Amino acid sequence: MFKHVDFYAGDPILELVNEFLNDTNPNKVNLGIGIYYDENGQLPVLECVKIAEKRMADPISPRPYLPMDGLPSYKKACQQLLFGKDAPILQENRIATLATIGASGALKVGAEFINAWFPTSKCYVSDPTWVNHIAIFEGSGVEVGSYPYYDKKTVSVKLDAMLSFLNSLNKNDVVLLHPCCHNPTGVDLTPEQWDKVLEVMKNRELIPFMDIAYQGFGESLDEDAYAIRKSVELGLPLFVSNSFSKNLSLYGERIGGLSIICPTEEEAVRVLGQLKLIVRRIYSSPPSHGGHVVDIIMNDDTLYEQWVGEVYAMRDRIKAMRFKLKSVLEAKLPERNFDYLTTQKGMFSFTGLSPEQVERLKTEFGVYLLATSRMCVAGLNIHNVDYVANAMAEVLKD
Ligand code: KET
Repeated sequence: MFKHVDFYAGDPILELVNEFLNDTNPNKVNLGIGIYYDENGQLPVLECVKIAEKRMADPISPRPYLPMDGLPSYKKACQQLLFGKDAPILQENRIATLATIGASGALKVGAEFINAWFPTSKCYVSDPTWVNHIAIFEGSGVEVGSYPYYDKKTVSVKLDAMLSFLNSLNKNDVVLLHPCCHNPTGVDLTPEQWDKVLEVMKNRELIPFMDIAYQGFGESLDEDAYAIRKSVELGLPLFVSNSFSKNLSLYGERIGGLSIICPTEEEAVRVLGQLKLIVRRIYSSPPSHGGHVVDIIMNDDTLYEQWVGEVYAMRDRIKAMRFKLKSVLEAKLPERNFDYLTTQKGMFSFTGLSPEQVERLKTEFGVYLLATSRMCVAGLNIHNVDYVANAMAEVLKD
């Protein structure tokens, strides 16, 4: 009966996690998936989360279905974080916001919306991008293309090529952008470069879709939202998918959001209605636990401040690991340049290692990077960084 069903070889990121778990090497280090581990290699539970969870546990409350678009106060918290607490747009009632099952869910609902209401639009992703961007949009029937982005030689953005490519696109084509901590390269646009990109987006009447999964891991929470806020300032239509998986270390709670900025309040009502319809047809309403945790933290000044401190502590530890890895590698291979490790931002570093070198790291040393050479720097710590640097130096020297 199921003989015609194709075999699924698995997702390149999630499959590597399984390989890592099955590896018996006692020195193994997981630098594959984008997860932040603390200085002891453990997945942290943030202090602000512990306090919020305790409040939720006493008394334990009933669990009704949430509305299709999630808790109103959660939606408000997403908007404040993305657009700014006092941003005038928040008073204008023209942002259609939906609580979603992680940023993945937001991308999926957004892709379904684009397929339904902009059926001739293509979606362009950066070359390279998070592999699932392509899968999600194609899976929703949207044709996907790519725009020039990463320049391997200079470890920076191919800005001119990117701008001229965007200039060749059609009205209402969707351009998927990473506002901060680009996945997988760690190479971000500067504010000046964003201004140029967004100007082209505006002139060509393109639709920016900003996927922000790492807010607070690049610079500050506000600085990381520069591109989003600039788009609002320029009056662009805008899709934003956001995630609390990483910056609240709540991966399994699956909490994210989709916000679509519309020209008028009346359009926002209709857009939100269609988003709810998509949700109703797939999973009906979002899970409630994570939404309540976020709601408690974001709407309590003390807990919010505590959270901000904890996000920045994670960010700073990642930065420190970048410097440490760089210095050990420079000492071992002085003829090579490792500056890229400290200029790239966020969780990821595109190391430029060949697939063979990545394979050797895995089989000989139990050090797991994605085959594309992406390393999750947030998996490094003071106990394993020397080991990883030695392993990298070993495969690089031949
Ligand atoms: N967008 C980007 C850019 C991203 O890197 C991830 C996750 C997501 C969205 C999904 O977020 P969530 O809210 O958890 O649904 N990326 C890491 C994990 C994964 O592949 O699922 C990764 O790149 O390793």
